[in-house]
This record gives sequence, structure tokens and C-alpha cells, in this order.
Amino acid sequence: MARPFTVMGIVNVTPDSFSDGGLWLDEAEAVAHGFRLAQEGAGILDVGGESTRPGAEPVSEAQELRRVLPVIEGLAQRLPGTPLSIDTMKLAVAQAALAAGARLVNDVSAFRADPRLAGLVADAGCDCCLMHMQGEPGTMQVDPHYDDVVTQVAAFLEERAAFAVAEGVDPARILLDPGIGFGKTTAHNLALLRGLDRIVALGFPVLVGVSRKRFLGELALREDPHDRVAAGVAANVLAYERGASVFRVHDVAPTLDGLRVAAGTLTADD
Ligand code: HH2
Repeated sequence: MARPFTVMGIVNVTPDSFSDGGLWLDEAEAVAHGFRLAQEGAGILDVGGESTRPGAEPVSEAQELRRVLPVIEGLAQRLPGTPLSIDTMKLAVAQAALAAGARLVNDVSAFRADPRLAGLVADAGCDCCLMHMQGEPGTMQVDPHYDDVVTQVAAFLEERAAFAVAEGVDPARILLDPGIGFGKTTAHNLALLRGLDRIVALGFPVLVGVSRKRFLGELALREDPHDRVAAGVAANVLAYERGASVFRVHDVAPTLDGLRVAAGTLTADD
């Protein structure tokens, strides 16, 4: 049987996200967008109210709550069968999102921005995604450096998972993410995708977020993020082949096509 995978559709309720900033700021538009992504086959929707693109400005708690809460509530109502994820580093935002029906806390700081998120996830019994990032979004792309990026990212994720478990999070509820594009050059991103099996070997499901990111533009010679869809499908297929199981994307339908072909090909019993 094909190894299962889930496509996570991105719903950015932000004015400044790098590829879709401002498109879904209106609550009804954002809910409609999430609905479309679910119809295309997204198995989970990730709602975010703060851009983490390189150089992005932080957003206040009140502002982030105003952006994401109505959208989580609207999606929970319209799509009761589709799990919702909240992309946040803030305790109050995660708390409110869980109360409104979210089931996964996607924290790009891996519980470093606010370690109390670990206790929240433990008490709620929900899922969490712990991502690697070198530096802060404001400055992370200024000369990132590693001696051995795969070894260092794997060690970081192992330590963060151990922290979460020590805080009471059920290990079966943890996803790990190498943090493609977060304090990484193109060479670092490619080394991580090539060496993804070493992160998979930590024993947790692995999520990857390559969608429309800059390294794809560099490789495929595509300046406009919207022209990076095929490049992203290629990277996601390779990540699946190396063991990733959740794929965070803006473009759900083409990603599903690619992953279905990859899954069918890798498991063909002839
Ligand atoms: N990437 C982005 C945001 N959240 N979460 C996880 N777990 N993994 C990722 O790779 C990841 C993430 C950045 O992409 P996007 O949401 O499209 O842009 P922005 O941060 O500008 O809103």
C-alpha cells in the first residue's frame, strides 16, 4: 500500500505574506479560500496571521487574533470534517484557536518563543509541528551559517521534541519540520531535502514547507512566486520519496497530483 501523505493547504490572513499577502485579509475571502483548498483535497488547513517571510515585521497579539480567529471559526463551521492548524508563536493566539476548533499548533519557533505553548498542547491533547529556524524572521537570511546543516537541524529537532515530551506532549502528537527557507541558503535547503531521511529517522512524521519559496525560483529561474508551482511539486515529490508525510502548500491540486503519482510509482507491485 502507498505510504500515506497529507497535503496542508495554506490560508494566510496577512497583508504581507511573500506570495499571497493581502489576498485573503477579508474574513469571508479567507474562509472561501480555505473551502476551495479543502475541495481540492487539502487534508488540513493551516491558518496564519503573521508573516514569517525574511524581513517581516512582528504582529501584535491583538492584531493576530483579530485576523485569525474569525477565519478559524468560519472554517470550523463550514468544514467540520477538516482539521485546522494555527500557525502562531503566541500562547493567546494558540489558546483561542484551539478553543475555536483548531487541532494542531504549528509553531515555527518550536516552543522557543513561548515555552508555555508546550503545556498548552499537552493539556489540549492536540498535535503540534516543531520547526527549525536559525535566527529571527527579521534577520534570518543575513548570512546563515552551519558547519553541517543536516546534522545541526536534526539535533535541534530532536532536542525540541524531547523538550515537548518532557512538558507532557504525547510523542504521537509531534510533527517535525526542517524549516525550509528559515535562516538557510539555497544550498542549505537542498542539503536538507537530500538528507531528509535523517530527520525522518528521528521517528516523528515530517512536514515540509517548500511552497513557492525563493530557492525554487533560483533553481527553476522563476522570479514570480506564482510561477513556482511545478518547481514546488518536484521538491515535494522528492521529499515524499525521502519519507516526508505532510506537505504545506499554497497549490493543493497540483501537489496532490504529483504526490499521487509518486506514491503510486514507489509502491507499484509488479
Ligand atoms: N513556512 C512559512 C510559514 N509557516 N510553517 C511550517 N511548519 N513550515 C514552513 O515551512 C512554513 C511555516 C512561510 O510561508 P508562507 O506562509 O507562504 O509565507 P509568510 O510567512 O510570508 O506568510
